Amino acid sequence: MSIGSDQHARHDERLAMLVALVNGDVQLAYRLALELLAGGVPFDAIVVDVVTPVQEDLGRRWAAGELGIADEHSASATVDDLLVRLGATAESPRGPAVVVANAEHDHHALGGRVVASALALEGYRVMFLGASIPAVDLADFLEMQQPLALALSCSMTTALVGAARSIAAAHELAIPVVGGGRALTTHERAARLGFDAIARLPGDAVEILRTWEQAPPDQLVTAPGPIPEHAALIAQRHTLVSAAVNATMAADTMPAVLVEELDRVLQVIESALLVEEPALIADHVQWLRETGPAHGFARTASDAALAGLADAMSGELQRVGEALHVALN
Ligand code: B12
Repeated sequence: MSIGSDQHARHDERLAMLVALVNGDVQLAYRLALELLAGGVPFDAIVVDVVTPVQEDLGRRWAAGELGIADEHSASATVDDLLVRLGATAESPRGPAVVVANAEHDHHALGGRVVASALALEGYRVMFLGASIPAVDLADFLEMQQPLALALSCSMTTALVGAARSIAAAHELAIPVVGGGRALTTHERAARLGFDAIARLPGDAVEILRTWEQAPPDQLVTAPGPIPEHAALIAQRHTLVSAAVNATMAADTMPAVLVEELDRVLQVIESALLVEEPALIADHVQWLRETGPAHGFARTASDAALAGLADAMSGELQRVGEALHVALN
């Protein structure tokens, strides 16, 4: 998306905004954003051209070990602050309610925050629930609010199972769900999870919601139930992760972060089996191999742990273990 007719002036303002965000000068970033909006630049363009590059650069530098968690938290908080301020410039809502939330186990709340502010600027009464909402709690909230729709953000493949549960909770109440976020890359995946629509940008979601205001979807997509191994995975989680850590050469010095990562690997495997995309496991393994060394565990350690994890899966978890073995080879 381009940023408007007056490319050069826009480019300067955009650059100034990027610098302001990087410097934590949210006041300046806010003033510049208001000028862009007043000049006719769409909210989505500001997000795509300014907010997303700042955050993506942050992600690259975190993955390479150049920035720490505190740097990320500080930068994300500045962006969050900016988005809240922009959303608060909206008139009082005249439109219907929309609940915006992240799937369970997904802590990337900024994507949903962008959507919340964009919808507020379009007149919707937005209820933003933020990161990782358990489906049972979401269900209670939706039942009380009876919104036009649920807008569900999903950034991590770890959270696809949580997304399916959230969608099932909304559908129980006949509430349609529009999804978005970097983990929803294809319509096929979204449909398997039960999303009624997916949108790339908040503006696309607005169009979908406008249609649903006129006429809700005739039939809601069916959200899948849990995979057959779900209960065993929950019950055996600790045993499996312990076996994986013991399989590494340096179990006694293994950073706690590897334990967290192994938990996430289990979530990715379950998600991959749920949406029938085994390649998601190999993608995640690859990501772990690339980023692990900058975060305290070498590739040899993560490979040994993952092989140990796969070996520990037998009996009713045989299929899960085989899927992980395939991804490791
Ligand atoms: C900030 C950040 C965090 C913060 C989030 C803080 C917050 N308040 O949101 C915190 C610290 C929580 C975090 C944690 C982790 N993160 Co992180 N994180 C990021 C980072 C740097 C930026 C994300 C962001 O804010 N983007 C800006 C927003 C605006 O963009 P967006 O979310 O994509 O949303 C846009 C669209 O997708 C869309 N959209 C989003 N949602 C929706 C919903 C609807 C309905 C619609 C219509 C549209 C829509 O609209 C938005 C505007 O265009 C990314 C890097 C990256 N490249 O994205 C990594 C990244 C996503 N994180 C990553 C990882 C691995 C993690 C951790 C596992 C790290 C760890 N070891 O602890 C944990 C996992 C936590 C969890 N369980 O979720 C990886 C994911 C890799 C992978 N394999 O998928 C990334 C890519 C970093 C990297 N390069 O490795 N992270």
